[in-house]
Amino acid sequence: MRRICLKALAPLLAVGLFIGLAAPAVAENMAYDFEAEIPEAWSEDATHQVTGQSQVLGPFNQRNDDYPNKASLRIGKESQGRPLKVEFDLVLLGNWDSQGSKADSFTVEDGDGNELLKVEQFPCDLTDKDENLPEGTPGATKVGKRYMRHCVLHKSFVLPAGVEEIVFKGKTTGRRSEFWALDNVRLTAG
Ligand SMILES: [Ca+2]
Ligand SMILES: [Ca+2]
Repeated sequence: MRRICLKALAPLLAVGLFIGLAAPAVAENMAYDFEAEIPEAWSEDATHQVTGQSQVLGPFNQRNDDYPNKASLRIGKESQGRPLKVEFDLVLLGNWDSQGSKADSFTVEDGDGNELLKVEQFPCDLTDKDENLPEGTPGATKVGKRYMRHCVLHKSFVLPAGVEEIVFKGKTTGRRSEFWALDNVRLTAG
């Protein structure tokens, strides 16, 4: 009797297992570490090796014509109409300013320009406040002609159902001394 019950349960277990495995598959398809070729869903494909981090998408600076000013990610239909939790590492190169005349900001918008996230505080614990660190400083990364330290802010927000494009934008006062990049972007159904 017991054997029959188990046999009857087997298909149900298989379906349950399938559902269990299928659910996170969407999220797995939307995780980007930028270590290999950048998927076409991204508007930019330039990457940079950041010392002590890994390969990142970027760098970006909206005041410097040598670099792109934003990165957008097309979500398409993968979200299946559900809200998604979006997590990412915001890599700040140089000494970003939280206040004063040199204050910087970072925003994430949908494709229609609606704000999804705004970052105005950059609690970066730099050992040296000089934005133009000397060559050879441990941990410094070369961007353009300068070597600069970086810090990483882990950020997250909820992407409303139906949004099909995410736009990441920085607004720095520095043209050669402040850059941003993205790493470990991950979208999960929540
Ligand atoms: Ca990476
Ligand atoms: Ca600044």
